[in-house]
Amino acid sequence: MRITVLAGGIGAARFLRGLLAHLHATVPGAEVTVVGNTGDDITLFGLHVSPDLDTVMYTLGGGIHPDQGWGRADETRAVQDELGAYGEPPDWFALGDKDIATHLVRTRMLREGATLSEATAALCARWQPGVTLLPMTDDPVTTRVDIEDPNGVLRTVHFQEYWVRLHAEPAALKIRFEGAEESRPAPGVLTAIAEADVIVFPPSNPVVSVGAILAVPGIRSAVAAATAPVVGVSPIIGGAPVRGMADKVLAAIGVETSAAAVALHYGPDLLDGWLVDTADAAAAETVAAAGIASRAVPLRMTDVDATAAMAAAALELVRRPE
Ligand code: GDP
Ligand code: FO1
Ligand code: CA
Repeated sequence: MRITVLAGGIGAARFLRGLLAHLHATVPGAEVTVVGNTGDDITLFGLHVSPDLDTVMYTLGGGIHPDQGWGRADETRAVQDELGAYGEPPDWFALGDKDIATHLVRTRMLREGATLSEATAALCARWQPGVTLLPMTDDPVTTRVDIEDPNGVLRTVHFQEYWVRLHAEPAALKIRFEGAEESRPAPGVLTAIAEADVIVFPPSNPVVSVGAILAVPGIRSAVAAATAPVVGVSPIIGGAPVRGMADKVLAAIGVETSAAAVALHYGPDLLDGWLVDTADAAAAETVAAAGIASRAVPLRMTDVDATAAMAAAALELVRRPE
């Protein structure tokens, strides 16, 4: 069985850990391809940082900081402290010493002419995440957010600045995927979608994670045209994101923060199935009425077993008779 997952960072990575546990226990030879969001990528101190790719790679490779959900476990901050002593900004985005080694390797390869796909494969050769991890594109795509600053002046900020420095406090007026229109899917992405047996939207941010991936020309139409069923897992439980500020970016695209509204935003053209939490059982009916199979099951990724059960329920929801 070939499974292709469109992934953001923390939510996706934790879901993938459960999916792999489920597959290892029940589906011998299953192959998972992860198409990762690169709209969050940012250049800091001249280094190319790919937070969502790294979050998936470290989580599945056993190197993630367990509580934080991003960055490395047992991390130190000597390099950034020294940079701060030279007055080098930013101080609002934490880059640990071990993590910097990852960005140094990636940046060195890109400078020498490698693609982001090639750099990602080289980094994964160490971490062995147990999936094929592909960036959505090798071309530069940057997610930016239009906000009004405290003086009422319109400003456009990098997504990381909006999320990490500003804690998504100012209203997001517009989300832009700069460069997306000129970007092409990375090698292997369209094939992984076309040849999948199941396509999964994990509990990722629908706007800035899955939305960024779908903004790469050719990816949305490939998902819509795929022979495989597409199943999503709601990142919204009881009308709120489980973690993070997805409500702020959903508002920017005029979508209510609810499990049903997110499913209807993707729509029956993309989705065949949508899992909601047991707290949102009524949403399952709304979603099913729109032609998307839906079921309410516990969707909190409290541990690997609970997450594996979620993944099993997602695959079961769209399983076709053999
Ligand atoms: P990011 O790039 O690190 O923001 O990660 P993603 O885009 O992959 O996922 C973020 C989304 O995961 C958020 O909108 C959360 O609401 C959702 N999320 C986090 N933990 C859980 C959980 O335990 N269950 C569900 N259903 N969603 C979760
Ligand atoms: N998230 C934070 O909230 N604060 C940080 O300082 C921070 C640093 C960071 C460094 C490397 C990395 O791969 C991820 C990092 N993140 C940090 C996570 C992150 O960028 C966001 O959670 C997501 O991109 C939001 O979708
Ligand atoms: Ca992200």
